[in-house]
Amino acid sequence: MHTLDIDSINTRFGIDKHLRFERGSNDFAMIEISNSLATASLTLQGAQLLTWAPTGHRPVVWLSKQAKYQQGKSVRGGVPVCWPWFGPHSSEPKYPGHGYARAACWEVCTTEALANGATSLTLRLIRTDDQGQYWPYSTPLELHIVVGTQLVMELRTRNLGATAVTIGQALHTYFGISDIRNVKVLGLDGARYLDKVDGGKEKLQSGPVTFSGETDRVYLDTDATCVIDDPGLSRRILISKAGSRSTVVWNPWIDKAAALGDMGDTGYLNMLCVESANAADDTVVIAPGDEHVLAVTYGVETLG
Ligand code: TA6
Repeated sequence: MHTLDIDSINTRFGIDKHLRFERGSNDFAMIEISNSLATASLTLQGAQLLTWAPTGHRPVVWLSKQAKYQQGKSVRGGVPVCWPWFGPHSSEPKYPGHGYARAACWEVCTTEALANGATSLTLRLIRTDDQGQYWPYSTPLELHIVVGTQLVMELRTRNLGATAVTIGQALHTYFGISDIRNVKVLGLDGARYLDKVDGGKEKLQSGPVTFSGETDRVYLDTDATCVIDDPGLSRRILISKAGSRSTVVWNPWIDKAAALGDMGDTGYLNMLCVESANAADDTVVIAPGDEHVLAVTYGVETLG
């Protein structure tokens, strides 16, 4: 992790009590945000948002109690940035799963206290020589975030090269829920999906998505807003997106969670990933001089 002078970065980008840089677990550079509308925290490594809680609500974004803070590895939970491919690399099995951006060094471009009380910031992936082995292209990556009663995340890829590039990506968001056995995901009824726990077979979603075991699905050709309906917490989490036609739904369940080693024995019960992606056949070709933005807005509403 590049050396970071916390005092100087607070001088340059801190916003009094609204946005502060601190040293967290294992010396991770953390960004702590607190405004009248919400609180949030991020690691500078991977530009990984770890927590988001709108005022008056329990945390919406989930962070494992057993999360490990290891340089060069994403933290279990929050919103890992999967880029410039999703899942295993299409031809190089030794390349890092979900790309390299989520474990790399990022830098701060801007921070701002907005007139409506929200806090915005933009982070940029630092290009290092070792990335060239995976990705020999000139494609600056920025993540713009607005923390308020909603959480807005915009992942922007620009192609400064002379040839077209093809990217896969996802905002791999972990949501906090009461109990995976009692929630359902609305919005995907009728969508085709690849069932990764059944050999990648293509299937058709009928009705809400419910959970009774390991679930790992890539929903195809869908730009639908998804809703996590959580009666146990008397709330709905809303996930609306643009620049994405694939949505990944994942819960590792008992055995896979135990194998991951950073979710504890029961963590799987209280998390659910609904990932806004460009995955499977939904990869994006970016022409020279062009850009692509994967944008998501998260909201929460109380039931009843
Ligand atoms: O998005 C679902 C998934 O691809 C699962 O197959 C599982 O591997 C998950 O991502 C977590 O991956 P990670 O590399 O963060 O442990």
